[in-house]
Amino acid sequence: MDVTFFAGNRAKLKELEPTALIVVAGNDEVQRRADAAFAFVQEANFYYLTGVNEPGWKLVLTPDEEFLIGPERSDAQTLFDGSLAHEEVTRTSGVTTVVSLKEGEARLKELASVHKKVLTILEHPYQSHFGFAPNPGPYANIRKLKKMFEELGDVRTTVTRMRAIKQPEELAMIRRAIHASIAGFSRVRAELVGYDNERKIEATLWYEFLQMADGHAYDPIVASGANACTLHYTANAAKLEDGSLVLIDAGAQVGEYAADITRTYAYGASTDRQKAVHAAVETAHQKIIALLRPGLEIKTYSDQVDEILKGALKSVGLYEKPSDYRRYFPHAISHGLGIDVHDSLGGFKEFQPGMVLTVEPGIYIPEEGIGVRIEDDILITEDSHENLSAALPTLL
Ligand SMILES: [Mn+2]
Repeated sequence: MDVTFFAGNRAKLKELEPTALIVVAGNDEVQRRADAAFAFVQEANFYYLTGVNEPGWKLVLTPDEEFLIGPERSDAQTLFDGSLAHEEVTRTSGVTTVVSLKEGEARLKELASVHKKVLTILEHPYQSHFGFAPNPGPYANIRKLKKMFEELGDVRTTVTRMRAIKQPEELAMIRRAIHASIAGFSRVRAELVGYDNERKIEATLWYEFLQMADGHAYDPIVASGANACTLHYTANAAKLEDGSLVLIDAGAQVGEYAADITRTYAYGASTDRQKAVHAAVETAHQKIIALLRPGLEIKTYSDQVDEILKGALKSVGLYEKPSDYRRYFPHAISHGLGIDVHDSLGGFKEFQPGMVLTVEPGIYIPEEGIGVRIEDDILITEDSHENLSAALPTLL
């Protein structure tokens, strides 16, 4: 991504918050075990505003200046991990002032004597539902700002609203991620009969996604038989049983941007029942995609989706009472797609040109060992939509 992209995002944010002091922290490294850290992943909003893909950095925007605060690194850390030279950070981000942690703290203290209020990315609205600890970078930043400033405000809504409308260079990344994903899925489908375990599918996807992209954007789901009814199944280690369906939900990542695709394939001969359930999902999928256009209210879309999916369940004898709907289709139909694989749609009431979202209907019948989902990535265009992953057949 070019430096003008990140500089442009900061300029836009300043335009939307012209009088604010804004401090946004990137992620820190997190311990994996003993002296090993998990692979580093940058906080999405911080990446969007800076392009800096290293742990421990902070961005400060004031009405008349901007600067980046670097992390404290020992000589040993620099030797083992490599460390970003300040000039390199400037080249990536376009932020010309890059200061040490010590100088940054002093500057923030000065700013606290002028500004009562500071804006930052506050805790994720669903943090308490996640069941895992927040990343220590933004978390420590919030605590520190709380002590320094009288008032803390959230800039998350403003930034996610910007992020919801994709710019041409972001769409280019997403298209590349989808292209690589399609290559991975196509190879899996062509070779599937020769595989004996879910692991082989994951391994092929890894191979293709590393050849053509930067690896997986998220932990892939390779779920055969009844495993497909466990929505977040990521063990991907079961033996493939002849006559079962295999649900594969995976997406490559390119330049921090994700693809998110699901296909359900038959392993060996499929039964009439499996074919009927797959066809019901496929038909619903096409009908739902056809709804998408700019200006459509998201609430209206959601109501129309409910009707289409209830019809799909009825067609395979699975809908008798209202509670059957959530029983056999227990997840959301769509989410935004971008730097985060579950990107925000920015709080817009209606679909907007430039949004990218998934469409992912499914039917899950644990008692029959059948789980089918089909997921494509859709761009809302000026007057309609484009299915960015349409080149990958939805065949069983
Ligand atoms: Mn998805």
